[in-house]
Amino acid sequence: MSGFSFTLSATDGRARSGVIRTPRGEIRTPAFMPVGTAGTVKAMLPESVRATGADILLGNTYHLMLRPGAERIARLGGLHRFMNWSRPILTDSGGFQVMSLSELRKLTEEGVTFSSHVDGSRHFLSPETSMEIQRLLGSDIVMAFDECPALPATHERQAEAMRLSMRWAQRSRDAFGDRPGHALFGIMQGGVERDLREESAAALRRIGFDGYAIGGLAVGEGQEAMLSVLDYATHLLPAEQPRYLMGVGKPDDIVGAVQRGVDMMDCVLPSRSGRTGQAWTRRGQINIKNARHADDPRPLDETCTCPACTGYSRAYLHHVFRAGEMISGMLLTWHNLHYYQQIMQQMREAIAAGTLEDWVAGFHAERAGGDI
Ligand code: PRF
Ligand code: ZN
Repeated sequence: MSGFSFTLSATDGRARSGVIRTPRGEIRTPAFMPVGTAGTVKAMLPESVRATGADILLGNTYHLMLRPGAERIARLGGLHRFMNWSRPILTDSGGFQVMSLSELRKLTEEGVTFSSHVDGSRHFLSPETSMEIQRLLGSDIVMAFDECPALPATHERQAEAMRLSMRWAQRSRDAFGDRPGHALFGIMQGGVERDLREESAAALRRIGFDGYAIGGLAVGEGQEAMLSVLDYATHLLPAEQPRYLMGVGKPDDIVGAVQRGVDMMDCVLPSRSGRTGQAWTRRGQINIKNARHADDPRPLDETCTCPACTGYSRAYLHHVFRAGEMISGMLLTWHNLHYYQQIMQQMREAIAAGTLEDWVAGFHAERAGGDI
């Protein structure tokens, strides 16, 4: 598709590094996408998110259609202008969020009717309405409309959800049409069932997309089960197009996914846990509310170059968290996003140098268990 391309520049084992080009800028892969659900990466200015190293943000159809409304955002010049982020935005299609957040859902072949978690109003989402909303938002990478069942689920239930998602993938493709400079990604489903993953990948490849997501993971199956699905799932997707693992994850999940050939990921974890007092560092997790940080003059990580680590002690971060000050969420979110982007940058460099295996060994060796 014109205006959107993916170029691989290096591979190391199954890991890949490259660049996705869009009219709104380049996305270096493997890429981590911070989540800006409601038109903001919570507690961060867009220029601060960029300063952490992010090339692309994720937005949500579900939240934005309910508040402030896709038509309104379109009238105001689109989501990029509205939230003051001019680089690429990927939008999730809404089905996953409907299932986890809304009430009184009714799922049919046509789509899903649900009540808003904001004000209880009734809404309808389908492949066609989701494509229209994502078009109104001005999304650069549009996600197909799918259904993701929670795990554990029976084979029959997973098969049913996957086959519905594949019919919806075809309808998403048809409704999306031809939009130069914008990409449409299909979403593989099938839970932890290999036969279903194979069937799903074949169906998506037959339809043809600009990129392929792996959905239906990190929904309760555990890391070991997730990585064992990724052991074969990435092989089922075309090598020439980006592969996106949705909603993942912790730093070690991300490293495991990159080693298995994943190019893009998103997760609320670094931003959400920043607001609840959790810091992720190269040595492990820090729970800043813990009393033992109250007199600690050291930064979260003495090697980190983020504003939280260059300007503030653990004692200060502990104090502002306990006092409920807004700067607490701001500093910890900045640190966490910086740490995530640093991992991505280091992995991109290691893949280019052919040294990813050593880098991963170092990554695991540096980490301690528990609160450090
Ligand atoms: N589908 C969609 N969005 C998602 C998922 C999915 O399966 C997941 C699963 N981890 C996160 N976000 N559309
Ligand atoms: Zn830091």
